[in-house]
Amino acid sequence: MRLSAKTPIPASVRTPDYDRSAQAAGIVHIGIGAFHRAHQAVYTDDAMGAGDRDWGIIGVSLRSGDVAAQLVPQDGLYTVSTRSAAGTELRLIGAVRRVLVAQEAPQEVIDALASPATHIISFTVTEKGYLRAADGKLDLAAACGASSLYRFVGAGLAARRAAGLPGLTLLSCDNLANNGAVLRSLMRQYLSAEYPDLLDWFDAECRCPATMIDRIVPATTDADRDAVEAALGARDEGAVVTEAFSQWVVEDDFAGPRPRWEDVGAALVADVAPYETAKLRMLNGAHSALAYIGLGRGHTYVHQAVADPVIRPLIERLMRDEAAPTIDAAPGQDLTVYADALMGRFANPALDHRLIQIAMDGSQKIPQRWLETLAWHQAHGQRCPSIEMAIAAWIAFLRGDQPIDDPLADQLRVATRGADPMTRLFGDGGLIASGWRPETANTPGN
Ligand code: CS2
Repeated sequence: MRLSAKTPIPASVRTPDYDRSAQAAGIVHIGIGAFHRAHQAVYTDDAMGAGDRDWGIIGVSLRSGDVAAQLVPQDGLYTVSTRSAAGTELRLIGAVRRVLVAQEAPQEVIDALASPATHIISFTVTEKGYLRAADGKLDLAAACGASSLYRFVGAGLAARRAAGLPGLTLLSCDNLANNGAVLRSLMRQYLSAEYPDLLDWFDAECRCPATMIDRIVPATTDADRDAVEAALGARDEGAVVTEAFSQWVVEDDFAGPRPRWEDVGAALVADVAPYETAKLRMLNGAHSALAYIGLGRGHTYVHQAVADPVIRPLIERLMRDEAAPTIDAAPGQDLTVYADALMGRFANPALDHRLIQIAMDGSQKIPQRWLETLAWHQAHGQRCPSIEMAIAAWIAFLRGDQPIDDPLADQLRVATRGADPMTRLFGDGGLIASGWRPETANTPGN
């Protein structure tokens, strides 16, 4: 039996505390993958459970029909399994009302954005989904392509303005440095080219707050779905599995109404930067290092790599001695305690988080995870041995036999198989733009 609104749910499973069918959709979310379903959708479900209303989510996949095939037959319902040493907690999430595939139903997506009930458009499209060229500017040709977020947002905003509706909050929930400002700038570049008449309205009516989002969400496996089925008594093809920890820090700068996420665990703050920088350089920086060094040493999962006595001290040093000194902590933010907590989360044996999942799209991740830290130390005349080892491991990974899942796969292969890969990757005019330049002597990977 497939999970749906008619499924009797066992008493052990927590269910939505509100009348789902009575909720308008206030949020359109682009990129409804596992991360959104385990993170922002849970906060929104909690906010509606706590009495806030009309924040149903219309989920959009830009390209793939996979999530629609999982959730549409289930009336948008899915479970979140929270796994820790204490066991697994299963919960049914009701916040997602509809799922659209933009390629198949472009007008429905634009209509959803132009609905008077919609106040927020949020995004988890991964780093590469922002379609930035090597210089960080919008790749306009890609942004005009059929599956670009900009096309839909541009058309939706134009329809709102034409209908005399207020603007929207554009909420980036991806692991980019300054994600709000970056999205605003890229969106303005797109509008300047395609909807120049909309720019002043966009500036006056729309907001792009920054966010720091954090929850570890491994890709769901068939074994996970079987375990959910055994507990639920119904098949949930949209099941997501995650850790108990969850954190969301959001810049409180919205164009219109928003859910009271602060009542259900999110932090609404004036300045997200210290949290975002610490998360990117410490958590994600360590993750990418674990991925490439761990795969090189034959590991499959994060908890195995971090238990390796050769890798563990490198990760400790990367977070505490290399990344932490580069961060201007917010009042009350303790980076030592943060590093301790991250080591505990990485070691969670209940969560099989595949290193290969983290290893994908390295070219899009490494600048904000490693290179900003390296640049800071270089400006202070210092080196970062752990990050430099991680870079050597990335190069070894790119030179290996496995397929490379990265938008720059072909260029990376060429750059790392020839002579002097460090210069070809990070030197002047190299493939990866950054403020860091490799030292010529003793450079790993040469
Ligand atoms: C990971 C992140 O896949 C990756 O690159 O580093 O998805 C990480 O699990 C999340 O950012 C945790 O919040």
